[in-house]
Amino acid sequence: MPNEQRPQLERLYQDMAPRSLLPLWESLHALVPREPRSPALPWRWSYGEVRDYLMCAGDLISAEQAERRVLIMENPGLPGSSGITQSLYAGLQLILPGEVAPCHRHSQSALRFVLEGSGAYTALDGEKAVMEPFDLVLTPGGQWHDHGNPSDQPMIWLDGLDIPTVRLFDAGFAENLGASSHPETVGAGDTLARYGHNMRPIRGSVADRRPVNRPLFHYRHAEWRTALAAMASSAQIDPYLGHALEFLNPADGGPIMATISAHVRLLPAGFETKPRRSTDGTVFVVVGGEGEALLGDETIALAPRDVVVVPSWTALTLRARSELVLFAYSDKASQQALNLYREQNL
Ligand code: GTQ
Repeated sequence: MPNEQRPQLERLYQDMAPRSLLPLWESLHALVPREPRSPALPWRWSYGEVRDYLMCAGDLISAEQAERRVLIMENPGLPGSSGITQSLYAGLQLILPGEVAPCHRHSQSALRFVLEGSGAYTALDGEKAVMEPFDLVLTPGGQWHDHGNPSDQPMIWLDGLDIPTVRLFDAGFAENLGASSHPETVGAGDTLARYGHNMRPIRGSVADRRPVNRPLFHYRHAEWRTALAAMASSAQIDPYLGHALEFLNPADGGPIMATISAHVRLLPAGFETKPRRSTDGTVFVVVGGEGEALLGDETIALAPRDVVVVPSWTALTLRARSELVLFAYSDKASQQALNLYREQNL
């Protein structure tokens, strides 16, 4: 580089900056990296700690007043983003006995994964899903939803949403129904009966209430756990994943929502996976057991109900001390739709 080039270039950059122009050659490799280098950090939120703060919030603000009483789990590598990864959001929501979280709908799609309590519900378009620990309940974008807790115990669940994805596209709309709950449209469990058993209704002259392309919104722990245990007792274990089952949309066999995929895993006591990485930064919830997640030179201890985030393209090894059961969600659905997804067994 000739001596005078650098000051001349710097001068050019300064002159054109007010006109919103930048030289690509100074940032090309950051903009088009050879491989993903996420600013997100691997991180763990220990359930007991988050729960203490959440119960404090419960003393200070009602669910109705807060609309959603949630502690956001923001990735420390993504300050100000409210994201746990670049594309996804995670929070822990508390509903105390007798409370309701008012009815609204928005473009963002959400999943609920229950961590504590029993008998509270999420209602979707006026149909209640009564929730038990480790149930998965969906509120896909655009559908009315409200939450309530008629039980006598606090209910805590993880909210997983595609908030950063919708923000990326500047495509988010939201509205309140203006009532604390949606009028009941059908009894609890109606959709589960029709779509939750690998079957679907034959439509004659009676139209279905649920959207035909995404009808099911409740995946019960009792069922997924039974399926996972049966798989673990008979199937050959995958050395990179352990036993793994993905939650499906029964309409097409695809991921549960357009922007979010979810699965569960079981690792027998003493099992250690081989390292693997994938482009979908993933949020894990420990359902049961103890173990470790090894991420490069970092070791993250895993205990029941802890939440752990593994950023994109970070090699992950999972080690089970006792039988380890995990729930996980990621943006794999979005990435596959956009032809971006990659994974690598190491
Ligand atoms: O329950 O609709 O954690 O809209 C964040 C945004 C939960 C919800 C969150 C939301 C919700």
